[in-house]
Formats: sequence, structure tokens, C-alpha cells
Amino acid sequence: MPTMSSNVGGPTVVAQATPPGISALAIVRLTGSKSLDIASLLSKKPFSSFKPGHTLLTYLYNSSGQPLDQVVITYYKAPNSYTGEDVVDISCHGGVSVPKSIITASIACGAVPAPPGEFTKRAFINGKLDLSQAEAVADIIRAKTERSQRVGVAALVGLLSNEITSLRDTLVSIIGKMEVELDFIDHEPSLARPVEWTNKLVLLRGALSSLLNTFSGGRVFRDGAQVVITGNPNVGKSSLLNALVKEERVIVSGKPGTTTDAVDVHYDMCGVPVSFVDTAGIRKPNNSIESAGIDIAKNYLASASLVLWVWSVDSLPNNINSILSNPIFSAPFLVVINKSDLMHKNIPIELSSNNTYKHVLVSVKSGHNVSTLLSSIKESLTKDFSTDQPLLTNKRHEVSIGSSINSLDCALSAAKDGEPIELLLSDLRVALSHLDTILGITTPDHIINSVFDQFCVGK
Ligand SMILES: Nc1nc2c(ncn2[C@@H]2O[C@H](COP(=O)(O)OP(=O)(O)O)[C@@H](O)[C@H]2O)c(=O)[nH]1
Ligand SMILES: [Mg+2]
Repeated sequence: MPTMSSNVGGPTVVAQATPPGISALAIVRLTGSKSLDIASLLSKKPFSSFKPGHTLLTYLYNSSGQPLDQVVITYYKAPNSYTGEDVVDISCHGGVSVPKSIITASIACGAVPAPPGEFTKRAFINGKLDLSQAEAVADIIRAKTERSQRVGVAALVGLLSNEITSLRDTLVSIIGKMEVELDFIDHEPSLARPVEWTNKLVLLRGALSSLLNTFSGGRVFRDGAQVVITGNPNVGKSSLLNALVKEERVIVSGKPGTTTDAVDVHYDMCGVPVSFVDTAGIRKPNNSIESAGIDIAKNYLASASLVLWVWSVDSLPNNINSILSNPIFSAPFLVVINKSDLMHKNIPIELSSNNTYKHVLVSVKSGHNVSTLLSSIKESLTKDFSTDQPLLTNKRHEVSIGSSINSLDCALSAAKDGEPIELLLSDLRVALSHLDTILGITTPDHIINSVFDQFCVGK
């Protein structure tokens, strides 16, 4: 159960659940113990008119008795509602005025305006969702592609919560058994069968670290990725971007230094939202515009999820391996060697023999291997994870799992050093508390509040 100082039984709140502006319909939602009273006052209908789970077509009136709109009211009786409280959804006409007038009339009847995320926060407090599922709701609302949506829905259904709950249960059982062992010990404070315990903890650590490894891929499914194209001038960076997104978006020229500003092109790569950025080729600049372009390129490189480091077969430097081992950026990169159509020119190159970096040889001109490159990009970004497996997408969860693993490591080294069981147990309890934080079982109020602050009003 959530530990947050509960405001269940707090005021009945009201908010528009749909975005403001011109629309055919809008929804005004009430939650709290007075929801039904307010619906009854606004519609001048007795309580008995509202049947849980049923709709009621009715007019609503303000306090002066003037009709506001004809609406459809759906009543959800506690605990069978989104928030777990009495909920009334008023489906009214859209636009700015009607929903606002219904909110004003509801406030006159005793409701208060709902802060951002209040409905989902109450759902969490009432045990309808755990904290990671509540966060999934925010992800679903923000989803930009079908894949992002699928990851969010999977987390809402409980794919991630179930995985974490099962790892948590394993840890609880280890802690429980160790506590029993502690109770039976008379003189010897360290573990009787250290290897047995260590094996169990190592298995658990492995499962946690597999989950942790899904973070970069999961994050890409949720938020998309920025793929920055870099390389020397004239190797075909702009041509490559056009080929990848299958559109003529950037000027291609045989004159080196043509691209100065960075060009950002959004592309839906099989459901992964990718933004490809073409940048100025990095070299000693010829003028102040090119120099500014190179600075912009460096900024993009610093924030890239993946860099495509492009080379051309006719200008491959002899010391390419040492250049590749010293990138000016820290993001992972794919080496792309373009203009494979020029290979026949017998240019002295040392591609496969000496190159320790995996590369993709392409020709933008002939189209050779461009689709292979797209697959490699997708694989590098998503690590080939599927949206049907538990994926970490949230930084908060990543940090908690990382901390949990650190505490397990402390416990493991304590076991190895023959430290007292009490010491091990305290590390294991810390590891457990980090897992609990993800689910919201023992989560400080300020963390819970920061989760719900990210929501919009009305959700
Ligand atoms: N032969 C050949 N030329 C290419 C290929 N890709 C690009 N080019 C040419 O290389 C020149 C530079 O291309 P551009 O995309 O502007 O390079 P950037 O300076 O790296 O952006 C242009 O004349 C392109 O037509 C390729 O695959 N093969
Ligand atoms: Mg260019």
C-alpha cells in the first residue's frame, strides 16, 4: 500500500479532462465524495437518476437556474472508478465557454479545481495503480508513435510492475530466510552456507542488471532518438540524410563546406521516432559562418543518442583506426563508409583487413546497403528489444534499479568477507527499498509529488 500522507476523503475536485479549445465535445470530470451531490445539484435530478456505470442525458443549470448545456453524465461509484472514489464524467459540448461554465458551476456547488495529475494521484493513493503504472499513464499521453504508445500501455497493464514485483518477492524471501537463520544462531554471526546465499543473490543481481540493460532501448521507444551525422566535408553526409529519410531535404554539393547550419529531419523508423541531424563537416573552418556551423555540430554531437560517422572510400585516411579511437564526442557511433561505387577506382584503402571498427559500406549514389544501414541504426538504438518484454523507460526507475544493484553488490562482498548476517541484511533491506520506490510502496512524498507534477490538469 502507498505510504503517502493520503488525501483520500479530501475535497471533491473538478477539471476538464480534454484539451481546451474548439472541439465537438469535451469532458469535465469530478472525483470525490461530493461528486454525486454536485451532479444532482447541477442537473436538478435526484440521486436515484444516476445509476453506476450508466449514462444520463440531461441539462445542467447554473446557480441562477440558467441552462448551461445538454450533457451526458456517466457515474462511477467508488471503488469502481479510475480514482477509486465516486467519479462523475460530464460529456458536454466543446469550445472554451461551455466546459468553463460547468467547472464554475461545480465550484459553486462545493468542488475545488484539481491540480495537475490529481485524478491519477488519487488512483495511486487508492491502490488502483502502482507508481510505475501511474507514470505509464503519463507516457501514454505523451506517446508520439505507435511503438511509444505500446510501451506505455504494456507498462500500464503491468508488464514492468509484475517483473519488479517478482524480483522484489525473491528478495523478500531471501531476507525472510536470512532473518530466520539469524534467529537460530547462537555464537556464529556469519552465514552458515555462504555459497548457497551468494548464488541466490547473484541470480537476482543478473535479473536486475538484464532489466537495467533495457533502459537505453526502452528510452528510445518512449522518447525517440537523435541520430547525428558527422564526418569530413564532402564525404556525402547530406546525401546520406536524404537517402535515409527518402526525401531531398538537404542541399548536396561537390563543393566542400556547403552545409553550415544543422538540419534536423524527423523520421518514423518502423515506429521508432528518430530525428536525423545533418551537420557541418568538421575541419579547419574557412570563414566565420562555417566556424559557427562547426560549433553547432559539436553541440549536436554532445547530445546525440547515436552518431553516424561518415567516411568516403576515396578519402579514407591511413590512420583511420587511430582517429576512430579518439572521437570528439561520447555517444556510441556507427562507422559508415560511403561512395562504395568508387571502389573500382583502385584507391588504396584498408577497409576490412585493418579496420577494428565494424562499419557499413554504402553507396548513396547507387543505393547500395542504405537499407542495411537503416537496420543497423535501428538495432543500435533499440538493441533489438521488443515492446512485448518489460522495458525500463523511466530515468527514475533506472536510478532505483542501479542503486538496488549497488546494495546487492555490498551484500555480496559482505558475504564473501564473512561479515555478520546483520550487516548483509541491512544491505539487502536497502536494495529492497530501492525496488519499492519504483512501485511506490515506500516512496518519499516529494518523489511522488514530482511524478504527478509532470501530469497535465485533468489527468
Ligand atoms: N560517387 C559518389 N558520389 C557521392 C555519393 N554520395 C554523395 N556523393 C557526392 O559527393 C559530393 C558531396 O556530397 P554531400 O552530400 O554534399 O557531402 P557532405 O559535404 O558530406 O554533406 C556530392 O557531389 C555528391 O553527389 C556516392 O555514394 N557516390
Ligand atoms: Mg553537407
